Amino acid sequence: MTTSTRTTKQWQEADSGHFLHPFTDHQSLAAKGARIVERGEGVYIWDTDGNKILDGMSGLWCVNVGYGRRELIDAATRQMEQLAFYNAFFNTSTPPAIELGEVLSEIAPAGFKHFFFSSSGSESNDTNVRMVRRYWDLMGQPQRQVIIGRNNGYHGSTMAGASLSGMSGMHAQGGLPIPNIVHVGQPHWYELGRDMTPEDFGIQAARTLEEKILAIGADKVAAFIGEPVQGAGGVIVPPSTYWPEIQRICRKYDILLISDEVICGFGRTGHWFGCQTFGVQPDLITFAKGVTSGYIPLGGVMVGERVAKVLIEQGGEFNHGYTYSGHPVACAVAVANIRLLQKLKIVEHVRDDVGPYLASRFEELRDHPLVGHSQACGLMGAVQMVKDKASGTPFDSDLAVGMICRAHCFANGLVMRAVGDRMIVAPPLVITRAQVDELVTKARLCLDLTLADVKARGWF
Ligand code: PXG
Repeated sequence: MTTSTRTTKQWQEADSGHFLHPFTDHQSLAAKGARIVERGEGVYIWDTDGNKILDGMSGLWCVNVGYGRRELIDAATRQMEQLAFYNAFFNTSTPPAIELGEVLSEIAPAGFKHFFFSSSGSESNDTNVRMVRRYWDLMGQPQRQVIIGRNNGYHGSTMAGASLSGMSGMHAQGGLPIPNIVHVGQPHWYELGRDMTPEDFGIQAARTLEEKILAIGADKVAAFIGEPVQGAGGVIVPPSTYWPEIQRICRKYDILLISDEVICGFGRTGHWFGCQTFGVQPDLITFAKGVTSGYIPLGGVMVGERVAKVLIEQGGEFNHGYTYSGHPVACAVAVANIRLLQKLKIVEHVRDDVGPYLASRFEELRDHPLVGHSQACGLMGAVQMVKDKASGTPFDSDLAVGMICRAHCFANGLVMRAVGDRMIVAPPLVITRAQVDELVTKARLCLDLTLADVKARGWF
């Protein structure tokens, strides 16, 4: 069923005429025309040509309860009717923002009772940069300015978010990173550590943090930030030894640990938060996306007691905040979303049922001639396509084999994202086993089609 009032071509012309998309080469988009997505239900979306597509990426790692949930729609409608907006600046507050704080304190890891709200992951990480520096000021150590991120980490696209991210393509545009943000190695065993056991490599990757701290001087380092599982970097699941070693290092040098859970939060890894899956106790947690299942923009920072106590008891006014910090409609949707996740027992569904099932089905894909490796954690999965399976030799990146596979996926009713030649999925958390089967069957078909293409071109 199409509800469109225009043809696809008309939408595409208007799109390229006016809409500057994020992370997009506009000339090439205008030549091809965007796929116009107009409807969603459950784990499926429909485009204006009437194609039904299994959304293996939950929109963009966010539509965790799936599309079309009445509970969230009603919560937004009710709140808009009652009070569409009020701010939280001048000694005012609103019931939904207050309630969301209470609800988050129920589900957050122990020791997290205070929450700062924003409208996105990027803004939340900007808040983190300002908050950790403010904390060290108040602690009488203003020289602790440096924040350490990781190569191939992703923390957003604002000046601070892009600086914390370890993506060279982003840093090359606009003179980034901003001062006092540096990067260390990533725990990407398949790419960087195959000559070692994953466990040994996990320790080695974590030790790049210790080396950096010692090189800078521990008394100058404010915080370390990392995603429990790197998402945009390609679903890089760290070896089991990695996070405990990071925790040890941060404690040893008294450095704040920020867990960026914009993707991993709210059930994605099979626990409420990714840090729980990996047994880490951070000081700050970044969240966004899944807090509202993407139905409306909301993000924030969960502030652990170590930082909250200092800010509240000694801080006076923290000169930071956004118009939409605690937006009542967004907060009302978040409360409804978390209640729905609880009612549907989604965290258990991911941890005990569909998560392990996706992992086993992704492991089967390792027998495919194109697949060098596969990984999954909760409902995040990756298959690495390589030119030579035995040695793990990659394709030349100019060949853009990942993009070939991604195009086959779209054409065959599946959204998979390509990060280089790594094909990744993060489907809605409500996905069933039968739908995981559909996803994996389509993924295998698209790997076959890609294999035929690379053979025909003499690349394999
Ligand atoms: N931190 C993490 C871990 C993220 O994944 C952000 C911060 C920034 O959030 P906002 O809401 O400001 O976008 C993100 C966002 C991709 C992709 O291609 C991933 C994200 C955003 C856009 C694209 O996988 N993650």
